[in-house]
Amino acid sequence: MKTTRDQLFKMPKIELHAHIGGSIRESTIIELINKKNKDPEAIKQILDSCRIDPKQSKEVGRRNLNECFKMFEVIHDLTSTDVTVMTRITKETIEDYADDNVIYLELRTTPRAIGQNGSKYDYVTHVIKGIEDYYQSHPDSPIIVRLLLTIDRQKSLQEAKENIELAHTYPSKYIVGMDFSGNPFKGPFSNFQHLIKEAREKHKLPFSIHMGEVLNDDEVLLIISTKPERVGHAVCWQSESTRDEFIRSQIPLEVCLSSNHCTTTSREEGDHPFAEYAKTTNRSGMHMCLNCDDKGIFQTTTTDEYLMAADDFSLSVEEFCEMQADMANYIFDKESIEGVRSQIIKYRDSLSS
Ligand code: 6MZ
Repeated sequence: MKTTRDQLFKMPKIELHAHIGGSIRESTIIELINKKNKDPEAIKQILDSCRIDPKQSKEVGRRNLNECFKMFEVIHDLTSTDVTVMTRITKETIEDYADDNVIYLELRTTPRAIGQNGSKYDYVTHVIKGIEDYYQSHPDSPIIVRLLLTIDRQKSLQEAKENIELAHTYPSKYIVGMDFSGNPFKGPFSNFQHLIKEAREKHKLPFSIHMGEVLNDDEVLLIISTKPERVGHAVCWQSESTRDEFIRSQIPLEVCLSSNHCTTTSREEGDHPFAEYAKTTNRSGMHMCLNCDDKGIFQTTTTDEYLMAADDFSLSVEEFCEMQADMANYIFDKESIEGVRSQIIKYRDSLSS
């Protein structure tokens, strides 16, 4: 039987790869632009540069990653004067995921000093306020929200050190780990490797590392050898043996299908580790879940990511439940594992009764 959108919408979901900056609602972008510039043509131009519709992009040609990173510059520019806007964007992002039946959400963001006397500490405070505001206005919401702080590979080692320091000293139960991301054409992982190793060993910070978003097997093999807690993307391989090495490593993977479609980073369908997952019967050792990456930019939802995978790879809702129940073992808030797993399994069992 064909998997329906309704089944996938109702399925309790985990979303482990969501950049706050790329999750901004279009209506919020319009409001922010209106505050700066009321010329409708300028608004249209900025909106065109801030959004990729994956359905449209298949027909009119995809954008590349560099173009995608220009959009982040626009979004950062729109959010660069008043740090309180981060509270609003964070809250709205959580509302959108909760409305999509996401029950465990790990957001990630790069601390920035916003405004004249702003600091990275302020930035994190305002993001966390967004989480608290959400809970205050939705006291019965079942969603569990946690936060990863990002190291942007484009920025300096000093910036990376500051973000690690914030992650392990900021007094909040919401911060549960770190992300390594940013433009993959810039700042090699090897520059940051020792810092990340120290943060994992000394401060016990788990890391999710962006890997294989562009062709660079040397970097992919280096990242695999450091055995990060999780990786994101992993779609570009210069040689099949690198992909096989990754699959053998059993490192849990945050799959981002729309993002990979849009930015042309995925090669033939067969190269994607998710295709390998879908076609094998013995999936033990393969840990994956589907994610939006930047739901605002790619105009997607977690449900839509599962629907795309159901259509392209013919998987059932029961199989998606099993995939997610397994991946729940690798969420960074270890105290939430059992509760999250049991909700997913309960839904799977309800389908057969
Ligand atoms: C790599 C990405 C990304 O931190 O301002 N980011 N890094 N690959 C991707 N695939 C498309 N999507 C987003 O959110 C925006 C930032 O997240 C990273 C980029 O560094 C981007 O500037 P925050 O909340």
